Amino acid sequence: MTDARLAELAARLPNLRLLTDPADLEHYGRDWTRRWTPAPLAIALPGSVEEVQAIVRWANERNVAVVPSGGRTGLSGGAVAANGELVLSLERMKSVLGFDAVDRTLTVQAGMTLHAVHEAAREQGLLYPVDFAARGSCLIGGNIATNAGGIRVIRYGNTREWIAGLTVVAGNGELLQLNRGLIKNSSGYDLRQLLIGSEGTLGIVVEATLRLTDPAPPSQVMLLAVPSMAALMEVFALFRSRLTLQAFEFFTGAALRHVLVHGAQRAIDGDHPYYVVTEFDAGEAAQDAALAAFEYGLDQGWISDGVIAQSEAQAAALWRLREGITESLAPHRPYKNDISLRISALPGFLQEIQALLGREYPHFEVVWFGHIGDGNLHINVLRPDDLSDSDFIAQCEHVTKLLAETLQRHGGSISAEHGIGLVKRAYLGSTRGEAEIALMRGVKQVFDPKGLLNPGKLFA
Ligand code: 2HG
Ligand code: ZN
Repeated sequence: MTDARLAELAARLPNLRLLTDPADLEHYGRDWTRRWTPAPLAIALPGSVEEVQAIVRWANERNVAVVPSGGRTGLSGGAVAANGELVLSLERMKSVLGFDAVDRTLTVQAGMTLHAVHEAAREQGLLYPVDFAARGSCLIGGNIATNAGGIRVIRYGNTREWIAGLTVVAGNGELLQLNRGLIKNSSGYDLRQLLIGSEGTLGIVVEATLRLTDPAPPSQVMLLAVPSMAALMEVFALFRSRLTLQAFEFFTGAALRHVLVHGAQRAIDGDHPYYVVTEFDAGEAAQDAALAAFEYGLDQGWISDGVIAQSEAQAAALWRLREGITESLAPHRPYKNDISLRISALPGFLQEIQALLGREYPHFEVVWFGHIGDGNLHINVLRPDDLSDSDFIAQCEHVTKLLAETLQRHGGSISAEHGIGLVKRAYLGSTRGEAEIALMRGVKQVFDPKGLLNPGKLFA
């Protein structure tokens, strides 16, 4: 322990796990963006709320920046430590603290994986409904810090809807108990909601009380091939009016080609421009309604082909076509965008932006997929072999600028569910007004007067 500040921290907290091995610094200093060179001062793995508070107090005394760290599956650089920060990993704090059957709440430490939260809810015969592909690696504290969305938002909403209470260590080390599990609480500003989605810039979530709900009813999964974006909108309206949707996701034929190369099984013959994976509440009436909607969509020319899963294994295989996309694109080290629009604004936006990108960047393979039923599209630009890393990033930043300008005109947001982090901070102004950003900075100043919590994330 060569750094005097670290030696002091270690002396103050003799049970604190502190890592300084180069391999650990690299592992904990980066997230899934893989764009910045990790260079943290050290990694602290506290085992208690008191230790988290003591670390934050020490950081204030010694002016050390702190990067709160969950599963680091983020795609916006929100958990990157590239400037000598102390990474504060919550991963050792992963216990269930309590379950209340009357309140239907589960209280957990922030370091539980989303998958472990699902399991803990299931053991009580209930459901924590937020879900997405990174469930096995991401931590619930990070889900809260980013207001994570995922594949069930159309049915259950974002993480925000499921947080009944938060315990947070603020930037000055103060412990905050926010909302304490209440359903109704009309006593002033809802700081809990302010913390949710604040990307570790206002406080460190150490514990959370999560609302649980009834297990999802049995469901059916269908894959549809769709000829155009306009048709896709019609299919969405049709299915939503006739079925109780649990998910409505889309991907392009280009995305499908990548998952197939990655080992997934083709479920519909031929090449189609767009595909939908939808899941809806099952039952005989639903089965009939789904087939009737499907037939109607075929007659109208909105659907070209489709298949309905006949078993859980088939349902999983259809879902793999959608959930496997990110992994299948990873070897191409893509540049990611994650945008949000009103659903009705999607076709106009897509037409405009696809034409623009086709004109300006014909050499880029751009893969579109996402949560179309929530107006959330993921846009992955694949790295061409013949472009240097710096040229690729520079061109992609220009792509993001074009996206941001187009989104601004269509009333959208530059981040739907991945956050702003380092990657999108230059474009925050396309989604938020100047006065709004000034207020956000003011809030940051109040919670974290010395600006030590996740500095540089969200704004410079
Ligand atoms: C998803 O919806 C994730 O699969 C990842 O949000 C999106 O890889 C991406 O761009
Ligand atoms: Zn997503």
